[in-house]
Amino acid sequence: SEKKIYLAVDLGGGSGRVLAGEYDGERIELQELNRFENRPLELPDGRHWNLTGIYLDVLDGLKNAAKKYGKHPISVGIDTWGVDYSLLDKDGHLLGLPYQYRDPRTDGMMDKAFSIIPKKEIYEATGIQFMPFNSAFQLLSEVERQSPAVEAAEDLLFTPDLLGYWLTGKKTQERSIASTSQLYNPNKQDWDYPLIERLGLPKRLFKQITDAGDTLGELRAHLKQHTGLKKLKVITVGGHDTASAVAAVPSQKTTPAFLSSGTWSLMGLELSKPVISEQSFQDAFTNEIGVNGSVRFLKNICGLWLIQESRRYWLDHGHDYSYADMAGLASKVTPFRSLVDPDDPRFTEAGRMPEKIQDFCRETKQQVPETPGETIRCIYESLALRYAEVWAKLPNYTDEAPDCLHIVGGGCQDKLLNQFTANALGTKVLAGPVEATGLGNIIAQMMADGVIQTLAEGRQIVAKSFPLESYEPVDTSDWDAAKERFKTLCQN
Ligand code: LFR
Repeated sequence: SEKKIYLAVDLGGGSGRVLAGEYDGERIELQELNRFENRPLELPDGRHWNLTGIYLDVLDGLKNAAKKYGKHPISVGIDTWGVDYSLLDKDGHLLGLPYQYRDPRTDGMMDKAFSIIPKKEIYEATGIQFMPFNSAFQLLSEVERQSPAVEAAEDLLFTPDLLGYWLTGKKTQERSIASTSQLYNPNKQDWDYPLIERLGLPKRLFKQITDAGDTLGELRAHLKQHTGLKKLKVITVGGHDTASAVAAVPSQKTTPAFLSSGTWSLMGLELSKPVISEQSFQDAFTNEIGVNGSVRFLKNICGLWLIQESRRYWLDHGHDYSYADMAGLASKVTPFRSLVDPDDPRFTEAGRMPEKIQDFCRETKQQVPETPGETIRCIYESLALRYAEVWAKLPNYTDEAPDCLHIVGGGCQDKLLNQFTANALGTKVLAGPVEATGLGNIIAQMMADGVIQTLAEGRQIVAKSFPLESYEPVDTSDWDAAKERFKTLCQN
């Protein structure tokens, strides 16, 4: 019988891809239609995303889909990193390139917000972990400087919604990505308008929220000509990449424990309802909305960004290390030489990563990593120890204490880090699939298309289609000793 073809546009902080999922009624096979780097634009006014460049890369992927599959692709969905948004005027004109969440214009904005509304109250309304770059604080910074773009704006579109608009001419605000803003109330299941008003943000920008599985529209006529696709529906999927990644976690549990590993490491549990309590506030857990109304109860950990930025630094200094090279170097050095708190705020910003790691070690009176191998090992071990800290908190939030960790996303290809993670957690790790985000995007389209009814069915198909790698913990007593040392270096 004929395969069904679904297309997924998946944009991460470091790279993007257009994938095709071929579903034969039992399994999904993925084909890559385009893969491209997502490089930041440093302009005089700050750090932006090159969205028009990304749009062209997406169209190239769609052209390749037409070449490969003719009239067969059924639909496409778009997911991206969270929190960032674009502003449009009343006629749909883009009011400037969107800022990147690592742009420093949000410095001081959390405190500004807390002077208007107590921190705890914002948490109770939104259930979102405080990160300086959440949309609420980005917007506040623009309102504070009386940005003409904000004054002229009639629409605020998150990145997947903007690309969806460019593809179809139709505007929407999808729930999963809306929930990353820290302006969405998961209990009301709507924007928190009182919060928006008290912060002095323009209420008119927050409109009706739509859900994964809704049809956004048909590819614009001009784009059909341009790409060669005769027809293509654009489906609203879990527009937040982490929502799509977790939708494809190949677990049959009701409360799967996951680590979505990429630029960020997102570790937590899928729950059916938000948990917003004194404890979750103290532990700084976030409640983001998933596909099918589920809640991702998780913590943001400053993930492989530490590796990506170190790699970029060494490249600028004339050394081009592949990820395999870096893992090789790390495996040869002494264990637990130096440790850092991956979530120390200094590491969030771009630049000088190996030097900042050295600074941290010097300040905390440890041996200073000198070689790339020592630096990479320090990052891997510190990440695994941070994962273990977050992992230890999860049983407080579920009756079904997790007995294994699913690592999904690009970072799950890192075998050394997977093993370290199993060791630090003292728990089995199951790694895969690498393209979970694209798969979760496709699962939402399959539900919209009626070929599956539930997320659980989608997860079963993923489990059948992609073999997982399993890691059992070893050397756990060495890791337990390191945990004690690590605790003294970290904030919370
Ligand atoms: C991962 C991610 C995280 C979000 C961060 C910034 O790609 O979407 O979930 O916290 O990027 O948007």
